[in-house]
Amino acid sequence: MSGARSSAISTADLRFMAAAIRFSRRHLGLTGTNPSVATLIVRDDGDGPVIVGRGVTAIGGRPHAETQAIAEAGEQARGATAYVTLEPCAHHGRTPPCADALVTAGVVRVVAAATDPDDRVSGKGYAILRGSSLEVIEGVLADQAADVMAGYLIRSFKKRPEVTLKLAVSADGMIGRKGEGQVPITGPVSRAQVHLMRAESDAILVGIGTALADDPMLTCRLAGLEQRSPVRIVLDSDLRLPLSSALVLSSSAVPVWIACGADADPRKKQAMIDAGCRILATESINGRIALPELLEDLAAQGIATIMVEGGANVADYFLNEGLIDRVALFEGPDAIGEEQGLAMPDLRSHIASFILSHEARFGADRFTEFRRKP
Ligand code: AOF
Ligand code: ZN
Repeated sequence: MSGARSSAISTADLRFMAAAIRFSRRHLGLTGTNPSVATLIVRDDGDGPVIVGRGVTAIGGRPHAETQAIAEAGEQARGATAYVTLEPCAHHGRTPPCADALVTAGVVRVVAAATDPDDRVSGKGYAILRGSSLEVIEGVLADQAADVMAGYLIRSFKKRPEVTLKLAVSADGMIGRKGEGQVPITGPVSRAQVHLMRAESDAILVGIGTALADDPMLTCRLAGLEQRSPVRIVLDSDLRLPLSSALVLSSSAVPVWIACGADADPRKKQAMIDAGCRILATESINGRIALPELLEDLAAQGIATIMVEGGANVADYFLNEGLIDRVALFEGPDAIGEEQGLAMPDLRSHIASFILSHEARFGADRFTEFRRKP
């Protein structure tokens, strides 16, 4: 803080970092290949710490968080502490290095959460700061920050997007009623939460079975966030999605990408393209899209987070391939009954690979989140 150079982590440090991590969620799904990260600039002139500058990675990925927080703080950055959820960048990209900007602004202490895996940055950002005698504390609430930017980190390390399986199940573990398509299973609070998850994702994915049975829109329909609907992807090896489906008809407003087999009918491919969809021709094995290839292709195109929304076959396929990183399970209060119900995917046989990471109540529904063990 102003003048003070304490090297210990204080409870105020934890509080401001937690606030920065919450703030970093703001532009999830909007920053392209850049992670959504946040910076808070805090100074203490004797009356307690005060936030004098805030920044979150801009929509599209630039300017970076630090630049904006420094601009807001102005002269007040001199002698202040910066809380950054990701190591400040060290490279001259389309913007100059944030580490240099922090030095020039007169920040004296940087508290950082996650280290940047980007080769142009990793460790070099901290080295610039230390080389200019700033005090640097690394790794503060690193797990929480990494959780928010898991898509960026998984895409960097595994060259595929982070995959979240979203499931809405009845009290007796059913995901729908036979032959009825979409039936309400969870309440309005859960549904709002799902739409927020859509807004924060880069893509939503369903199988052709779900697309045919439910004719879903898969958009974000939360008031004020309608513009944040992500790309909608359908696994459709043989191009069975009707041109009259809600997805295809809305493809000029929100992109629809169809993953089909490389040998799918060229006329059908062209019809989809003419209707405004994009075709992702992928190797298919026994009539099923090869998921690792598809995910690699999506990551190469900048998709860092995908939400898998159905159905049970697609969920089982991803689970069996070990490609689910996070499970978001919404359980409604009512039973559907075994005879009429469509059974949920077989989560039990995979549960040993996951740890419970979050529990909540959304109205009458129970929410449980699991994360893949490292
Ligand atoms: C920061 N602050 O807010 C973000 C950072 O293409 P560029 O030049 O914008 O650089 C992209 C890289 O910048 C990205 O891979 C990651 O290493 C870093 N992201 N860094 O200092 C930010 N979003
Ligand atoms: Zn930067």
